[in-house]
Amino acid sequence: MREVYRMAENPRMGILPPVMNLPASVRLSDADPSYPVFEIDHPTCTARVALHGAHVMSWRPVDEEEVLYLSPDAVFKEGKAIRGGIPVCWPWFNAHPADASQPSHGLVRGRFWEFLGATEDVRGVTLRFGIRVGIWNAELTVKTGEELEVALESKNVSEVPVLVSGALHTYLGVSDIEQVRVVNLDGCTYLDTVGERQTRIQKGDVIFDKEVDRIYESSSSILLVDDLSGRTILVEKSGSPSTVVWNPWAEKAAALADLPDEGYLKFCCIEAAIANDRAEIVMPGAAHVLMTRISVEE
Ligand code: TA6
Repeated sequence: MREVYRMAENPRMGILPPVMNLPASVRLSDADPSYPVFEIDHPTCTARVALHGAHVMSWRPVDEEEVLYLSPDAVFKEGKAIRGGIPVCWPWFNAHPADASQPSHGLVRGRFWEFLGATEDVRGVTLRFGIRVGIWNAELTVKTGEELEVALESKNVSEVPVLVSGALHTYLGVSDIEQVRVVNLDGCTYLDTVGERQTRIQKGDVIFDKEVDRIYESSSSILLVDDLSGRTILVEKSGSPSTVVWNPWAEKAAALADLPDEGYLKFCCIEAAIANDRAEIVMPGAAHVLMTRISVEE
């Protein structure tokens, strides 16, 4: 059964079509029409995706606990990135490579995207969003089911080659950050950005007993092992030469108004990224795809 949403007073005309044919497992939250959130309730999973930032806020496979961390102090208003879930940091990562006046982590996590459509089948629900930024057309495809796959396609619609960087900045929920390990980065070179920036080599698993903010040179899949809960999360990716691992720890967490002081204990960011110094060249008319796929290991 396909539902039809006719938003009479559509406060987001232009980014939400006036009539939306949503599949049976998808509904538009009626909490705040000015801040549309798609709610998915499918036999394989539940999930929530905000139109603002095309931001996956929640994903819970059937028979599992919530996989993503969403700050209870997150702010839901235009221009402010949601703290948690999967912020889309694009078309650059962290500070703009050439213009310090630009916002950190790009332009689009603080904007409403255009809703392009939703489909479903027995495996799950797919949502698509789009946004135009200068010479870029971006499309984000969110595939929810027993796995969560988010793919960001950056298409260069100009006549000249351009560079793209960015990240799918995933906040994974953990029981206690001091009892988790990130596995499969052993031996990788990384830039440690805490304090004086240093290049180092990872020795063994990544553990957390202080602030961690590292850009690893790795294209591999990695595992987040939560020894306390017994849950292991697999993070696969493509189109991403950099893996960012981040936890702000206590001092930085206390300085973030949209994160509880103890919030840092409950998440680990594992980001499929293209760090600015590893930016990808996209030829005129071509596109680059950055993808992350998350699954819970049995
Ligand atoms: O991905 C790690 C990082 O770049 C950290 O340096 C920290 O700034 C984090 O992203 C969160 O950034 P935000 O702008 O969302 O507070």
